[in-house]
Amino acid sequence: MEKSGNYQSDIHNSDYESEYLQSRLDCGSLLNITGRETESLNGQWNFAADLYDTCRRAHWFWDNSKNETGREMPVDYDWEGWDRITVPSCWNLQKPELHYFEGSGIYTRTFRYFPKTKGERLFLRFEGVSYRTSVFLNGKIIGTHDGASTPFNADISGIVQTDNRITVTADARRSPLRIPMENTDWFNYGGIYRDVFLVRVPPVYIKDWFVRLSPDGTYSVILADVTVSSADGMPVNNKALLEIPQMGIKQEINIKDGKGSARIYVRTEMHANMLKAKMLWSPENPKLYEVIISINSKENETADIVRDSIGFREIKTNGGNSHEILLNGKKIFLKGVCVHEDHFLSGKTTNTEIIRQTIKDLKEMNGNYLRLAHYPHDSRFARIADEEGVLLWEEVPVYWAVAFNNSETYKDGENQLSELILRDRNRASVIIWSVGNENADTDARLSFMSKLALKAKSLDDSRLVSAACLINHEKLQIQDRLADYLDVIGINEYYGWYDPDFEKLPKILDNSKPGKPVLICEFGADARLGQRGSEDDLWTEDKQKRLYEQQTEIFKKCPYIAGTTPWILYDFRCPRRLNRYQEGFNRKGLIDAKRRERKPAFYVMQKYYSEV
Ligand code: GCB
Repeated sequence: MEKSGNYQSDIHNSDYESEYLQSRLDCGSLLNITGRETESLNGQWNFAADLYDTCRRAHWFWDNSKNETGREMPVDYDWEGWDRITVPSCWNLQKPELHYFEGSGIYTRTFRYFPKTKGERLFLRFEGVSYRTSVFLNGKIIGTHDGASTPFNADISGIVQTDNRITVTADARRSPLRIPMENTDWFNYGGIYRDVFLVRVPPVYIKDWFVRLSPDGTYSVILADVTVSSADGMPVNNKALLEIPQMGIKQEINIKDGKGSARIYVRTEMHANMLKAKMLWSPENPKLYEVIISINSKENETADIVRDSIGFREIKTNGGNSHEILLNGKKIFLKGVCVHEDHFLSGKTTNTEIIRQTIKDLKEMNGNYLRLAHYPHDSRFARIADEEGVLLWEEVPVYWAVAFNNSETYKDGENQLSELILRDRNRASVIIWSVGNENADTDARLSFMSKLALKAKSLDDSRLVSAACLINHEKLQIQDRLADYLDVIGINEYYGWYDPDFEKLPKILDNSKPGKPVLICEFGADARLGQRGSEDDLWTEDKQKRLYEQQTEIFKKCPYIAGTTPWILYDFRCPRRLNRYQEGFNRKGLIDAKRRERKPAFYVMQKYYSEV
């Protein structure tokens, strides 16, 4: 829209939002920033809760606080006069009056920029903002991103100056058309809750890379895909060099129209090591290799260089009717637990200590695997899991009754899935992409979710695809049409809890012929920390413990279960949980919300995992 002096036009424009949806910040503009130098824009930003979305309705970002003659105008915002808030953080936990705020928040700050090299491009990088984010720089719209848990970039090269004002609106409203939709079993945190960076890249730059072991069972071929972009958008035709010094690999890759691929054969002596699993990544041996990718300029100088630490491993199912998951050719049982990102002090804002402690708690339980529920967690999780040798299930929030009939909702879901995969597909720890959780079996859902499963496969040939599927409660059978599109069937079951008749579980397991590995990706019971009683008393640690004993006894007898992730490692905030034991928390944690006290069921899992 043209800048206009007519303030009346703003209040009569009910379709004000469409203007902001024209330039999308989506997976197409995503830059792989792994290993790149970044400059943080974290810190104190000015902030206001904008209940009526007036920043976008009235174009506050144009900054009309002075007219052309320099005269002060009666504007309704006050960038520098506003309160400050920490970025990153969930606003709900920053100020008591924001605890239940779910509208649009305005963030603004200034920053200075001095180019370091000739012709460099400057990108803004947001690791996670909830949910619809519009970004404005120096009075101009940069673009809008949807999705609360995946990263996005904006190229601000043409717009950035020495002195800059950046303004961001973050709209955390829940809506039936979003992913997730308005009803979830977790707290809807708002704000810029993950890191914000500036990233400098040269005029011709490496935009993305995907380097992995070919999943062909030979352990002798590394596949590499490299994408190169140019500032002027002209197709790039040049060569990239991929090096893995510890493997003696130095391979040229032809880049045509910005894309290049290579099959790299591992040298014979290395291959012997590969086969001996010495060089393969696994929980026991989380070996990472430095991978360096560079491109040269016409003058033969290094034009761009990126570095990543990558593990090489193969994950697959045994095919046919087999129920096995194979890691590097060997059967593996996934000993896991689900975890939400929610932390009682910081919500969805996390840090490396919290992530490392989560992994420590998993390992104390004798586990090797985590289900990162129900949305993409912070990107540091998979990096640390790579180092620590933990396997991961990563998931998009296609949760419950998403608007499966709506094409815009599908686009949003596919974009979130793509952003997650592009962010993490170089991480050996990630072995499963999940395309959804507990969605009723309709034709629209089948079409929506099968397309997501195919999309995941098209972006990544080196991982398994799954989803938390359905049980036919009349026939007492695992039965879900989506299973045809998945490598592994996930099942959430709450026998002994929501369905008190525990005996149905063995019947279902006996009655089903899934023909694929099955992961029990949820089971559990609420127990308030310290609440005691008999094994039949709801909300007690005793009931939870008994249920875990019953469940694990049954799992041991089932031949096709390839792993389990009980619900859940820590108690977490949840506005739907309002009885006297819950008090706004889902209490199915094996550890309390403060992430300190273990409940007795924790030790049931610890014992079970030491035995399977
Ligand atoms: C489920 C959901 C999970 C809930 C859990 C519960 O099936 O997948 O998000 O929190 O059950 O506690 O009911």
